Amino acid sequence: MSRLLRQALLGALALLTLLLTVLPEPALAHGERATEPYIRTRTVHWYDMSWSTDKLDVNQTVTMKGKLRLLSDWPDAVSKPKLVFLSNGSPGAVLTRVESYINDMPAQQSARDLELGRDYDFKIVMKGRMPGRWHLHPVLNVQGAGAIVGPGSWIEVAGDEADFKAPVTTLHGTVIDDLQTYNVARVQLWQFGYGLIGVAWLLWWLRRPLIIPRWVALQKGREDLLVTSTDDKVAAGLFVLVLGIVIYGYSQTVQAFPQLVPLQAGSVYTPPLPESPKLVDIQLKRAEYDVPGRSMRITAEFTNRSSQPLQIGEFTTAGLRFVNRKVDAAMAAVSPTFPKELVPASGLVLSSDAPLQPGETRIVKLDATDAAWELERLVSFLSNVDSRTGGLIFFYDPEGKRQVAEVYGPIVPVFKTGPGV
Ligand SMILES: [Cu+2]
Repeated sequence: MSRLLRQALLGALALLTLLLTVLPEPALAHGERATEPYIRTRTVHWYDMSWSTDKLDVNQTVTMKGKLRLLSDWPDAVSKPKLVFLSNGSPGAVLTRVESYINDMPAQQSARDLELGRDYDFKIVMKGRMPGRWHLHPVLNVQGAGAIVGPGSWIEVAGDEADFKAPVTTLHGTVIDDLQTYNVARVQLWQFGYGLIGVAWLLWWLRRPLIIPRWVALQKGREDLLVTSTDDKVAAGLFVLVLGIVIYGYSQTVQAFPQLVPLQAGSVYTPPLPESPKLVDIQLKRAEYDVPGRSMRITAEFTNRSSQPLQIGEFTTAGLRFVNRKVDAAMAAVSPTFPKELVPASGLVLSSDAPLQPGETRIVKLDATDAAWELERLVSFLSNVDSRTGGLIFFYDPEGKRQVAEVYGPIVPVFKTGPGV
């Protein structure tokens, strides 16, 4: 290779390294957009979500709460919510989860047998630990399916990390000042101690000629040369030593902490929230995703079985809220703390805005258009293992009372704005 070419290549490499060092922006979110649209639109629908604050100091708490609906049309490719764990999505241990509830029942443990088509209440209390600006989501971990992430909001934590404390009082009234550092030295001593014994045992064998000489000895039928009587004595001594340490350690621990509660491995059951009567029938006629137009269009037949006229106020899916700006009750239902980027300004546009009268059946076309589909990476309906979509529609009567109904069905991607149906 000529010298000139080599210099040019080195120069290019140096430039590339520099660019890759300077250009990338720090990762702020944590992959919530990576989940496939068929999971995000057809499994857990998070709604009525609020965050108690968006600014707190280290040691102060923020409460994230809302409801979740497990869609009836749960995809076949995703494990059913037989065992779930309610958690939080945030970049590392920047906030500490201090309390969590499903239907007001403590949810430190997993919950089992959640029912599809039903609603559950949830609440998560997080305590500020590291100063910074963090994206905080609720997460439902479903066994076999993985983490299903809800909408996230930016939370600003101020103060000094050194001030963070996680005190706790045990059942016996012992006060632990800070769980972060509680008995860390004891744990380290055990880990280091056993590590030391392991390393010593390895060194005992490694100091001798290794693979080839031992293989030669085996070939010559002199297996007796491989393990000497000193090896046997050392092995026996080590066995007695480890056994002694285990027995001594156990008796010491039991003496220091006479009553221990083992780690809890059970799961809890909570019935879903009471089912409200189904007052609207929805029959999906056609759903299409207009790729260049960044628009989801749903044509459905609605039948109002209630005694009140009903207006379509909101369509929500994958954490996005398309709100019909002409319905005041729907606008009022968006908590001021709900992230603005998840409430597209274009809202929900209907082919006819007149309220559905009691007993009336009408075909209405819903148009949810926004760049958020693209930003939230929800446009890959074409490449999904199952081209279906789903969501919730909120109806409001003249008194502002809400009906929640599910809508789901096949979705067809389209690449030009057509006449529709
Ligand atoms: Cu996030």
